Amino acid sequence: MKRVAAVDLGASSGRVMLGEVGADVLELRELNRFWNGPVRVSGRLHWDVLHLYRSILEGLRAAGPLDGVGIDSWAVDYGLLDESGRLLGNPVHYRDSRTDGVMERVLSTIPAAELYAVTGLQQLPFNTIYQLAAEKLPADAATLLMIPDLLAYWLTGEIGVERTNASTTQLYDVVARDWSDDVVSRVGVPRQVLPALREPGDVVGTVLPDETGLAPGIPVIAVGSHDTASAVVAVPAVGERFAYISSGTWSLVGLELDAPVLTDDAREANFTNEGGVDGRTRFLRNVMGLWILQECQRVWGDDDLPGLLRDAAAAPPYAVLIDPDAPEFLAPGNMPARIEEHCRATGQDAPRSRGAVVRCILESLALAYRRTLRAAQTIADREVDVLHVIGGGSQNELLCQLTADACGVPVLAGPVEASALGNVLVQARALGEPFPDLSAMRALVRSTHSLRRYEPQGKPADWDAAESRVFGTR
Ligand code: ADP
Ligand code: LRH
Repeated sequence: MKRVAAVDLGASSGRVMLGEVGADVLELRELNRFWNGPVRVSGRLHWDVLHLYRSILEGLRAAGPLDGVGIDSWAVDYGLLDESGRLLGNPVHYRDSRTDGVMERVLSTIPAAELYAVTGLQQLPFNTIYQLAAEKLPADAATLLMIPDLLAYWLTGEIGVERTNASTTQLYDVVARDWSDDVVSRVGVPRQVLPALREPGDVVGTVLPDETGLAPGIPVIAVGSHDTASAVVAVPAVGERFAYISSGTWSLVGLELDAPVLTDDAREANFTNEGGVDGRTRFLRNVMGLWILQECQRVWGDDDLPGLLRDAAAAPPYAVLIDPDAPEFLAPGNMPARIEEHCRATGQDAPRSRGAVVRCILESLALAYRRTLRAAQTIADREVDVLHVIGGGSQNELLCQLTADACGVPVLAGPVEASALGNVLVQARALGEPFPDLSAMRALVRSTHSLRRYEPQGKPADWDAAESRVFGTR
């Protein structure tokens, strides 16, 4: 049995979880949970990375003896170190407006089809490549580290970038499985700032006791350091005929495949081929997710989510529908007003109550899931029998039911802390627990966690009509 700590940083909260993992044991206990989100300073959105680091250390100090520590976080963002290893500036949040218009500029020099053939990545305006193209790197930038790699560097003094997160940068060659020297040079990034890659399961180093106040000798282990990669490890699926939605700030909707799909259809439907643990491909799309609801709650000053969901359940169905992936919902701001504006622009009456706004968001997400799931199955030529919903959003009963109804497949909801589970499982295996493959890990998640099942209900024709209302015949 291994006793390991998972540091799991989502865009809306971070947590340090203690994991006890053995042949038939998989238990998590929360050691620390802390706020995470954008902080605006001098007109720019940042992450508060030192607050995150301090909160991580607090959690780790409360853990007692540990066999290992693993770190996963949201993707695409990075810190820059100078020659002496000092952080240059505070990492910028991917929702910052510095990337406005940059994607279009880069794509005028590297055609989208060429970029997709190499990187297999969904075009999102905040991909690392566009963040790097937005501004010249500081002259003294010596090393780029993704967020989990930066935190692991502070804990251990060791430099490297873990592969699943590297695969989200759009600087990574998904076939050669290494940085793409060609893309890197065409976008003007000095190749030497990109460190060697690590695999999930590699030992990064041991914690620096003097710097961290932690007991000496604890290994830090690279996990699927992209939170979605860790979450997909813990999808409690049997076999391969499953889809998943990793549901939190974002909804990551897709399939697990053995190899990337780099066809024109995949590119035109804007699917991503991110790297998974054990060389799998996460073939998925980012759907805007519960972010829109989080921002409504912030603007309303209303943290009674159960109350809002009750009101949403009682609100009339299909009254107002939006395209949640519309660009105006990406940046932080007055989301209720943006929804109203979106309704005006699409000839709909704006929702009249908070419950109606929440219903609109959840139904619109379910509709986006339906389109994405159907496209994924067609493009990857893979049928699915079940849709696993994991992450914080798996607790949202109304959304799970709407998802089952819209997608026309049963939804299995849970576990909530999928990223932390995937994190501790990969660590335990690296430390010698006998999990021969992902199916063995998933079997352990199934036998130790109860899932909730939602059968599709209602009339499929209602969803067909809703889809053509929002998307026409597209
Ligand atoms: P992230 O990792 O992106 O920060 P999480 O996986 O922690 O996100 O999920 C956060 C979301 O989960 C919240 O925005 C909220 O909508 C949803 N959520 C959290 N708790 C509950 C709950 N008790 N019932 C319904 N939804 C919940
Ligand atoms: C989810 C996530 C997602 C990325 C986004 C930046 O937390 O890692 O997979 O696309 O954040």
